Amino acid sequence: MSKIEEVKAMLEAGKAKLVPGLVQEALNDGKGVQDILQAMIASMGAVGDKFSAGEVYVPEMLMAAKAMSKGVEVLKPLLVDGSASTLGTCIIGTVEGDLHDIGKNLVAMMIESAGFKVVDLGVDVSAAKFIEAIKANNDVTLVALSGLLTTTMVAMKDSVQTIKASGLTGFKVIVGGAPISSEFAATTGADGFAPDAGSAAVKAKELVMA
Ligand code: B1M
Repeated sequence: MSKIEEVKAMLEAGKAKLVPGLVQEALNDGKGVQDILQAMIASMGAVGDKFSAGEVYVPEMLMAAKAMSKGVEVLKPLLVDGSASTLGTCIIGTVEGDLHDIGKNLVAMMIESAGFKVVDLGVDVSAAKFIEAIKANNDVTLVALSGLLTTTMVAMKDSVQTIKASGLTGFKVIVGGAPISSEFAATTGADGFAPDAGSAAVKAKELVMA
């Protein structure tokens, strides 16, 4: 079994203590950061499929999520290039009612790497909290909303519309997450959409520099 396959197997088994070491070993073996990350993302998809099939339950999903987060910690210094923040502040959060944060954390990392200062509000973030944070921070140029549940797509749309109607200006809004399509994103009134963390950073830059 290759190191990447071991990472995947242990992640899917929710072994949070073993995954970081295996990720480091995969790096030591010369495996690429993106290859390891994409393998871990695929494993989370596999865990989701098992959940849908009734083969695993919420606790197993939670353990896999913890293992993924620990693995990403090892990759973080290699994903974030430490360039100075020059594109302003990005306020990011997972929308109200939604507790998924792995994708949001990856997006935050990539956006930071693209040159933003990132203020991460965490999960289950209401429109009021986004607005409070926009007011509390200087030079907010981007607001990023993540959502993973079809049931919280409504909260995403409401949040974008409330933020846009708040009268606050000077920033663009970007949305994304597994159930979000560009078509749905357009109905929210957001300025931009991205399907994954890498393209979120590219889109963020594009929106702010336009
Ligand atoms: Co949940 N869950 N979960 N879960 N969970 C999903 C999302 C699900 C697809 C599983 C399934 O049924 N197959 C399903 C949603 C179905 C639907 O709505 N259609 C689901 C469900 C049903 C639930 C509960 C309702 C289960 C229950 O209680 N019965 C419950 C809801 C809780 C809540 O939020 N209120 C629940 C709970 C949980 C845990 C808490 C146990 C845990 C999350 C822990 C955590 O995040 N810390 C969990 C997990 C781990 C998953 C799966 C298995 C993995 C999610 C993940 O981290 N993926 C997931 C199955 C799956 O994804 N296939 C599932 C890896 C991550 C890197 O991908 O987040 O998609 P993702 O991010 C991507 C892109 O979407 C994009 O970039 C990232 C990659 O580069 N992206 C953006 C994300 N945000 C973006 C923002 C952007 C741009 C791009 O711009 C701002």
